Amino acid sequence: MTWSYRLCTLFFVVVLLAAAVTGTIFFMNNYQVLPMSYGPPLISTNQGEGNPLVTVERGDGSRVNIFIDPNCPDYSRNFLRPEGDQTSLLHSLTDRDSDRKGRRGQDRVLLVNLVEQLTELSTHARQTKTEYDSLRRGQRDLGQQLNALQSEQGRLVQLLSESQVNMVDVANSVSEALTSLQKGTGSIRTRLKNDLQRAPSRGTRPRDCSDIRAGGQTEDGVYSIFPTHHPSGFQVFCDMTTDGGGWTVIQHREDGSVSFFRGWDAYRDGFGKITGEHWLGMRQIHALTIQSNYELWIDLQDFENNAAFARYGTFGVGLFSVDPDDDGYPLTIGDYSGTAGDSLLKHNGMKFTTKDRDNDHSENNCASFYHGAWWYRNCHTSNLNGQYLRGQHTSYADGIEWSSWTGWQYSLKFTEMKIRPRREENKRPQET
Ligand SMILES: [Ca+2]
Repeated sequence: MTWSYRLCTLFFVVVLLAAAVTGTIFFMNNYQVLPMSYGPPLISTNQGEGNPLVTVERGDGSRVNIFIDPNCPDYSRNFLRPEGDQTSLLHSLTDRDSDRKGRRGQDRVLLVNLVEQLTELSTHARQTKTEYDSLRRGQRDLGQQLNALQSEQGRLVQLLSESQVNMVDVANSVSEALTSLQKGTGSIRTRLKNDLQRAPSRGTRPRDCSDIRAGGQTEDGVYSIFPTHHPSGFQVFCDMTTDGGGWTVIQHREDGSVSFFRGWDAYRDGFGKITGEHWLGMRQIHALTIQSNYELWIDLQDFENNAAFARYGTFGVGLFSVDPDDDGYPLTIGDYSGTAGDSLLKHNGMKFTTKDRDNDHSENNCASFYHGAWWYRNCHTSNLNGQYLRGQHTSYADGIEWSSWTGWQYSLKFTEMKIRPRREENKRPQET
């Protein structure tokens, strides 16, 4: 009874010890504070006599020997089963532990890989962000350049539009100019046509005293005439009796009531009284004599009531002048006939000279020197605008002179210069 009790007690102690060791090992494997390099404890059973029944070898090399009395009934069979159970439990624990360790290692590797991948991803993200920022900057630059290009394009479009407007204006101006030119041409053509139509019939507006005479007027007197190039017209004295009449008077002297010692403007515009002494005016004479071929008739009378005349088949002033006033109204004279002798042909081609405009060939001013105004050369053979000195005078050539009839010291009582268009039937009337 005692042995049995002791043996059972011992067995119980052994099993308790084994369970305690197993629990310790289990605890040490699961809550290990020792370094991971210590392996799991080894448990072995010994069959030989004198050896410990069970030996537990720790990972640090220390051993625990468990001795059992050799006379103890053999319960090894019964012992072996729990031992086997314990061994398989330990194995399974060890496997599970190593599995866990393996899994933990794999997890760690995975974690490391994950960390590495995260690092790479972060680096990649940083690079991507940098690239994104740079792209955004580029986009901003591109946007600014695009804006600049758009504003430049707008400016170009505006310029193009303005130039188009200017081109349209220029085209319109040219078109208007062409239209007005066409109108002008048309009106000139109409006027020329009218003039040509009027010429043969000598229509209602008389160009000179000849037209008035042709219209039936036979009375000497003052009439209005409308030369082609002086359409506003002016008044003249018409001689309707001399040689069939139709003479337009351009100069008349009879009593010395009007001074003829005047300047350029007076001779250009005319002065005196149409019904008495007067000078018609260079402008008017020019307007008349460029209409047609004119002839000149000059009546002269002395204080003894002797009369004479000089006739020139060709007469005009400024006929070839672009600006007759500036040119000095040069005299065209030719084809003399008459009773007073020629005292004018030597003045052919001479410009008119007044006391204030010297156009003569003299060193002096012939007008000033001879107190008149004439187509002086150097200086004259006639001086019909000279002083009214009433016949013989002692001064030289400064009166109303017609040298071929009364010399240079006789001032005539009466002079009249008159013109009319030359016609074949008017030639040499004294001879018919
Ligand atoms: Ca001179």
